[in-house]
Amino acid sequence: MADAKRALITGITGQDGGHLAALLHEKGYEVFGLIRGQNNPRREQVVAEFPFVTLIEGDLIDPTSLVRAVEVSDPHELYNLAAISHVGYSFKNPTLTADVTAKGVLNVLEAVRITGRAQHTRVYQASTSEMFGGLDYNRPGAGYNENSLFHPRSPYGVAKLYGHWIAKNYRESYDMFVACGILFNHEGERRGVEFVTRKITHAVARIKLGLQPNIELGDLWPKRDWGYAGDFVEGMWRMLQHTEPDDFVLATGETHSIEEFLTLAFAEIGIDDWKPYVVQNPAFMRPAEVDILLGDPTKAEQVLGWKRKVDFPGLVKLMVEHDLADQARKAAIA
Ligand code: NAP
Ligand code: F7E
Repeated sequence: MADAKRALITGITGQDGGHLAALLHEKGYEVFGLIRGQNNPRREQVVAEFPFVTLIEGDLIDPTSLVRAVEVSDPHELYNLAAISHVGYSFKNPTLTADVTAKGVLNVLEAVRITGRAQHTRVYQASTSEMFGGLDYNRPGAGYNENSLFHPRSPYGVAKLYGHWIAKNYRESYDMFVACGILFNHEGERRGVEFVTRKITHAVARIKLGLQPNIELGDLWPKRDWGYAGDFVEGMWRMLQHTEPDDFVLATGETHSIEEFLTLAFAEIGIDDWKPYVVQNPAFMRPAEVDILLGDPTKAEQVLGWKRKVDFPGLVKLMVEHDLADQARKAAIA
């Protein structure tokens, strides 16, 4: 392992952190993961699933811990995936969201710079399609690309926009290799159950097994450009292998409503009409909504040779199949 590339992943316990750790390990990297808290409940799962990852305790809001993490791992590549990432939660906790999702990015960049690694460590910043906002006046027909206007619609989106611009600023000011991936929604079997796709597939599996009667959701009309997380982390890695640091949109180029997601998910368990199983609950509605997101991944496809592999029906199917097996196993143990 003496010559292996070293990568530090913040957000190792999250969806993308897991997919990325697996990918980098497969590519021969020595992988380090920043883990938050004295006794993070997800530590055990990370250790069991990814025993090859060296965990380093730290927090995005604690600059000293980030300096230490960078010194301990001395990374060739740093993937900054950590964030308060739930849009609904960000409305309830906007100050914490700003501290972690906005200022946390600055703390990471500073840790790289002040430890003298500005020219040694390539940084990936997890920017997001939530920066666009989905409003009529700035919605391009062919989808948002790297030059589209930003109009974030949540404390999360606003915080991410700060992270995006401070990352670009460090690229321009200190000649750092900082790439920003403007990623549209990506889902899968590792997605947290607080996000709508996994909430649905988790509930569909439990309804099929007689473990719950229905599912409570907010608005069903919003549309998202939903891809598979496994495909998207491959795009993150490609951004850091490119000759120049740049911004890239990763998306599928298709948009679908939550209703369409429900139709495909319930069809997987042989139910054609999902309406009797869905209860609308205003608690899951947001003060401001992003109506529709559609991305244009042309630049990533042409410059990085990236292309998503899993399509929308394939994504729904793999998530429902995973949750059916997972819930059946848990029910058997209980
Ligand atoms: P996720 O599953 O919510 O994971 C977020 C990670 O951030 C978790 O590991 C969490 O760790 C960590 N974290 C939260 N607060 C922290 C803090 N103060 N210090 C250190 N770590 C902290 O998110 P994801 O879906 O993997 O997304 C990865 C990144 O891409 C995020 O920045 C997200 O905003 C962005 N993004 C996601 C999507 C998407 O569709 N998934 C699209 C565009 C951009 P704990 O275990 O400690 O909570
Ligand atoms: O909501 C609606 C909700 O929370 C999708 C994050 O990874 O992607 C994600 O943000 C849509 C919204 O994802 C429920 O109002 C209805 O219109 O799954 P979500 P998101 O807000 O698109 C972006 C790109 C990120 O960067 C974020 O980090 O679904 N919706 N009913 C619901 N959403 C949730 N969570 N729960 C419901 O019950």
